[in-house]
Amino acid sequence: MTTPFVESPVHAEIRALARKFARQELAPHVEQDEADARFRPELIQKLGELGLTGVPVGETYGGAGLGYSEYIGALEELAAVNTGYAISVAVTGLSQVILEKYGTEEQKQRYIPSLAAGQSIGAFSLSEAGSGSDAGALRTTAVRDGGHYVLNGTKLWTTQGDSASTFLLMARTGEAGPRGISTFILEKGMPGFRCGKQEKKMGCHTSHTMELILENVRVPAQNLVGREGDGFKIAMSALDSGRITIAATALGVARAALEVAVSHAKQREQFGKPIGEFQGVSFMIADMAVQYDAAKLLVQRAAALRDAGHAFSQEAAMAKLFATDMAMKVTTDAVQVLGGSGYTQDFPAERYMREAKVLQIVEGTNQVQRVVIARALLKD
Ligand code: COS
Repeated sequence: MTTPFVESPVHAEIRALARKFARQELAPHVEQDEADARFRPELIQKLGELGLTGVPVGETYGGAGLGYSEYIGALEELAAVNTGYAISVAVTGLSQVILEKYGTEEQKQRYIPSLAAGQSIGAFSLSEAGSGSDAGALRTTAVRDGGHYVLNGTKLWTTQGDSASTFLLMARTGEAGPRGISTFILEKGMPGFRCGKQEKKMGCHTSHTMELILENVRVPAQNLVGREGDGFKIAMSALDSGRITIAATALGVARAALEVAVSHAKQREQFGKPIGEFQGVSFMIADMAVQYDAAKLLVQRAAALRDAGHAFSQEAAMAKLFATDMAMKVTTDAVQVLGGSGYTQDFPAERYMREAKVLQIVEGTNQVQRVVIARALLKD
């Protein structure tokens, strides 16, 4: 496989650490855990011990103090073995990123260190039944009552809602639309706060996707993040960062699919020679590699812009859009290269294809990414 960009020694070290972990700790269980929809929280703890659950967060709060340029390498390596754990690390990281940027000093000290150490798991809860792409239409309410807010509603699509202890959750404190939304920190076990159904999905089974039910949940006013009404902007700026992590995850699953396809094309013989010697197959493999490298450059650019403190919304949306569409195409083509075998569970190609599909949907559908990109280009 080519390396389209020279990595720094630190970047290479983080990538190698994640790759070793993924191969030693995730790979032996992955097929069975996917079949059983089993998530192992203890693996997040182990990732935490390696410093991989708080890569982009400051050392003051227990993070590794590195940037997204290093973070994307770690996520790619995890996703090359199992997308679910890459998403788990990304979502736990997102909670920290939000708190580090918008939280009070007390909130940061109280919540970030255990998340950064992998001792607790984080969740981000924005979507509801009637508000997916139209995030500003959410209906869960938060009403001030003395020193608390009282939250009522139902959230959907919350990754690891069943194993998380710290939730960054958006609820309505004011007017209809984006300006009436606020962000709160909720803790597992708060009275009235519980998981509803677990979604039965096409793939990515180690990552549990939960409904969350809030019935008169009393959240201390000091758990408001930022000011009342800031919630939508906090969520959107968090999603800008989250989109880079999903794009990195797409690189991982695509690379794994490409590797399976290359290996199969070298070994499988038809008409007296390896199928990789037929242009119908070899050209597909060449295209897969080019698409992967092109996506990687977009992901690295978005990460580099973020690390340098520049605006990166548009570039993150471009990376997410291109990398996840690329992953869908590359994993689908890998199944094709494997032929009948690709469609069976004897090979991981069909799993990669199912895992890639969700990446075109989460953290904003690829239609929403086009909205973000086009608006940035067409604004006055
Ligand atoms: N960072 C900070 N602020 C942002 C922002 C960003 N990336 N994007 C928008 N905002 C601000 C806008 O500047 C605007 O502020 P003002 O009220 O001061 O003008 C406010 O947020 C509302 O923005 P906008 O009018 O663009 O909101 P829309 O309702 O039109 O929504 C889209 C725009 C569709 C892009 C947005 O809702 C979106 O990203 N939806 C997808 C949500 C998603 O990704 N869900 C998956 C979550 S995973 S659980």
